[in-house]
Amino acid sequence: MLTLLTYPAAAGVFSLSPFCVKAALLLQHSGQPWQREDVQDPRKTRYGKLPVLRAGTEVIADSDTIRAWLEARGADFDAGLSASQKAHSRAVIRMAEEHLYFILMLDRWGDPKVWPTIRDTYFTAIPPGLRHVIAGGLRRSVIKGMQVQGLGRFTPEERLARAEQDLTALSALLDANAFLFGPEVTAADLSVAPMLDAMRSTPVETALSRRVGGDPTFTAYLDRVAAAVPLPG
Ligand SMILES: N[C@@H](CCC(=O)N[C@@H](CS)C(=O)NCC(=O)O)C(=O)O
Repeated sequence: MLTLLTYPAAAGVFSLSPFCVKAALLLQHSGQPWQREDVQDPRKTRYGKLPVLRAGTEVIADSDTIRAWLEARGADFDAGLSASQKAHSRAVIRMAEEHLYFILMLDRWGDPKVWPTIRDTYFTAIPPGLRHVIAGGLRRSVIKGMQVQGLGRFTPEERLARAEQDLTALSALLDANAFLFGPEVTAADLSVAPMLDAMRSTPVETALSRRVGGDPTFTAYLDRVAAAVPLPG
């Protein structure tokens, strides 16, 4: 049995981490039997992050490596796609994971009005007194990282405008098809849907959560992905 080490469920989603949700969807869609194991502290994992997959004595860290591991064992997440569609899919996945994800991070960790709820939702395992200190230190390092990455230098309005460009691109793909690359779920859906779902499920309403949660195309799309690849629990 494969075991997915993931952050716990919260705010009505499988995990607050879109990468943990992605890994769960990949596992579910692969048809391999798997179970979840909730982890609060990722520091001892290979990259100090979750998700991580445990397969007997093997430990596979990073959702993209988990995808490759499953593909090496027969899963075909892009069945039926042409080489050009696969290339396009890879670019869309990077857009979601390397751009929209950081906008989501700043929406959750950067806004002082949102942060207290995030802190008390993410770090329930730490007693309240200590929680302020530990979570506050993590928040400072996230904000510093976002300054280096660059998106942290934009105003919230500028970030929303950049998110809008990506959301418009995703909407255009969904105007043509039920899923991003056709009538069936493919790898891009398993990355993009968790990112959109995370954006709308930030436990405090923000301009971004309103934008995604209020979009009928995304709402119908997220329902379709949830129906096509139902996660346990
Ligand atoms: N590239 C990684 C990203 C995983 C990731 O960023 N995980 C975050 C949660 S969404 C994490 O565990 N962060 C902990 C930390 O950076 O300390 C993947 O695809 O798995």
